[in-house]
Amino acid sequence: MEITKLFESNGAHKDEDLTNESYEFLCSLPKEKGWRTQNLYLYQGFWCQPKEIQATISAQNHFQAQDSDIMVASIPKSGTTWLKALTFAITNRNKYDLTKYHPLLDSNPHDLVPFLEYKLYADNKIPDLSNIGHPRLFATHIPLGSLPESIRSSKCKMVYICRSPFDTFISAWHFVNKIRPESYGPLEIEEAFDMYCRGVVGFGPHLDHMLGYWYECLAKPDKVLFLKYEDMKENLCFYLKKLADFLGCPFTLEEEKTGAVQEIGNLCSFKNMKELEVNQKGKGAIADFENKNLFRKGDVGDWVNYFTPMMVQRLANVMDEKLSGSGLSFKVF
Ligand code: PAP
Repeated sequence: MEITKLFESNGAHKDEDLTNESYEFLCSLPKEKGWRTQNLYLYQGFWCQPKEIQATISAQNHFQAQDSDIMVASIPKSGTTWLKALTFAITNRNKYDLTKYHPLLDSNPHDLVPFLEYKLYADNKIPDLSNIGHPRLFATHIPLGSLPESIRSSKCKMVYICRSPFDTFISAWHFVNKIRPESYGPLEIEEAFDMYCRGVVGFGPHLDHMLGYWYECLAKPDKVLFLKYEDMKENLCFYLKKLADFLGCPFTLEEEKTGAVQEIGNLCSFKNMKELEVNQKGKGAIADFENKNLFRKGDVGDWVNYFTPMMVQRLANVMDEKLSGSGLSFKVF
């Protein structure tokens, strides 16, 4: 098949590019119907779209982590945008006076903390990262086992965020329905849910993704900080301090007294970020999607408005099976 036809058949735009080598490799992988592209392919044990596989391979071959780097990691729709904003605000807090100007007021967090696979190594690019100030902030949805080798072997720190699979599924389903090519029609919740429970979702199986980082955090707590969206919603100041400590830039007592922790929380709050012009009218923070799609409700427990009792039972069973004995759990009811 001609490469252009492959793009079209995968729902990608014609101006996107896959190398011949990537195309041949793709044809050798197991595939399933995709959520927003025609197919998802099973690469190194995780499900992924063609362009992201190519970018992942490129990152694996070319990205060189430095000891001072910070990597925000997650499975899609678990709070990545929020964690990027918080990480940027914490690590750059001595550079910007919040009463005057802050980059988060006119840039989407995805522009300030770029993804390896959607931005830096996308479209056959090999970026020059040598002139970025330290610490360099990057992000990825790539599962732990497929990260560029230097991320794991260097002292680079990783901050992972996960979220209850119930809410992550609902968030992903809504998002995909906003960005799917119109010609595909809506993605019905039953179909999406079946795929999700079978693990067929971008960068999934989602529970394997979480467990990869979870066990790495247990083995190397100085290397990986494992956060949960729900915990952060409940007690943000506590987790902001934990994050700052982990990243080696703890809040001083003076900062705590003068409300710096709270200020960062407010700057990055869902309400504040959703209302910014860059997030209402901007485009392209992730691929060519509208930024506003990254801010839907930002609630915990929205899944109750969508799940039937049978769906609850099925996902709870999948979670029991995968997570039992791991020490990782989520409050469901
Ligand atoms: P991504 O994987 O495409 O980057 P990600 O940011 O991980 O998406 O997840 C999006 C979810 O985080 C959305 O959840 P919802 O669909 O349940 O509403 C989005 O609303 C929520 N979100 C975005 N920004 C924030 C924020 N500042 N605080 C809390 N939640 C947020």
